[in-house]
Amino acid sequence: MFKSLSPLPPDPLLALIDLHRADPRPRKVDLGVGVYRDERGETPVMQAVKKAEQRLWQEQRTKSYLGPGGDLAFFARLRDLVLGADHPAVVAGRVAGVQTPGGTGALRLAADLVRRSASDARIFVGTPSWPNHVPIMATAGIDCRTHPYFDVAMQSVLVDVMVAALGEGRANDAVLLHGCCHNPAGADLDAQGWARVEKALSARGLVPVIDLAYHGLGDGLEQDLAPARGIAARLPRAILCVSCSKNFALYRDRVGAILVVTESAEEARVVQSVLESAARVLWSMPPDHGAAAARLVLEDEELRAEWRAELDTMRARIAGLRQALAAAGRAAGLKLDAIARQKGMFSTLPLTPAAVEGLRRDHAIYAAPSGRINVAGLTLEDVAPVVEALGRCAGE
Ligand code: PLP
Ligand code: TYF
Repeated sequence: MFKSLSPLPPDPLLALIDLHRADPRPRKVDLGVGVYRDERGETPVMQAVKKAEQRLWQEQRTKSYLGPGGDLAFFARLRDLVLGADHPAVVAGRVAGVQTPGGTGALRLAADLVRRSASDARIFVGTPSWPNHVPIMATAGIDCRTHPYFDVAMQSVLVDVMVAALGEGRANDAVLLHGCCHNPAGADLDAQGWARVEKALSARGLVPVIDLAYHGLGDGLEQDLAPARGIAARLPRAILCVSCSKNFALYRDRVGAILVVTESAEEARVVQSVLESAARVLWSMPPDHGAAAARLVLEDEELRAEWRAELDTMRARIAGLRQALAAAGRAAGLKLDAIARQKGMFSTLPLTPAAVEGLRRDHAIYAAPSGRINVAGLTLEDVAPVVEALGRCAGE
């Protein structure tokens, strides 16, 4: 039965977790997998979430099944957080959606929805992207069309290339977009770039699939969500894949949602039934605990304010690290200024695989083979030695 199988490579990002753990050197820096760390190098449970969990433990009377849509009150709260309760699509009842196991589950459902809507639909994906994007889409049977998005050497977004690629789109094709804090580039479209992309989507009847995994960690929650909200207000259809892994620090609890903006309330009802049906055969229903905790946070004014403050502290720490890296780079004669302009947890540096290997071997600094660094993996104390090591390895 299994004799025909051959081993498949592990996810290079997740593989770094084990490599770093096994390294006996006392001073080691993990800039690999994308988890937020505080100044002590920890990824704590957020206080607001902890309090909500405590309440859940005290007050929850049953763990009986919910439906394939998960916690409906969580979904409504998250929808209103992401789009805004006064968003025209929300007000008109044009938003379908379900709670999903993380942003990954939302992306998988998005793929199923696109494919069930139009069996010949393709999806455009800019490269580099999160390494799971193309496999998720391809496994769901969608033809992925990749185009360059980011020039690592120039540290610039290739908006002309992107708009030209979308010009090849056919009606009902999908386009994967990073809503904010691009993984792995850290470089997002500017306002003009978003406008050009929106025009291309509109002109060719393309449907945006907007991945939102890092909102709140760039310029602030509202600012980070603004492009997705705008597109979802002006185009007839949009799919938003929302993760609560980073901004609620719920990673392993697997919390997320897919929001589908449709043309009419009637279309929303049909899409809702398709999503629930697709979820049923994939995972029956999503895990409850983390979503229930996030719901309590969003429902309670005090917990919500505490969560927003904690998220803001995370955002400010990352912004401070970005400034510190750029300043240390200037002092060392390295060109790291782009890091200070970029947003969210990641930047991708023009490092060869040999340079990344050198960082690991000689300096116990773990970065992804692509040259991606998780800025949130640094402490302020790490900045000077990391920049010095970059100076030593950059030429390799
Ligand atoms: N999208 C992007 C861009 C990501 O970086 C991640 C990674 O965590 C996800 C989606 C998936 O998130 P989740 O862990 O919630 O499935
Ligand atoms: O890009 C990252 O590092 C995060 C975490 O299969 C992650 O998004 C990486 C790989 C993966 C799942 C999560």
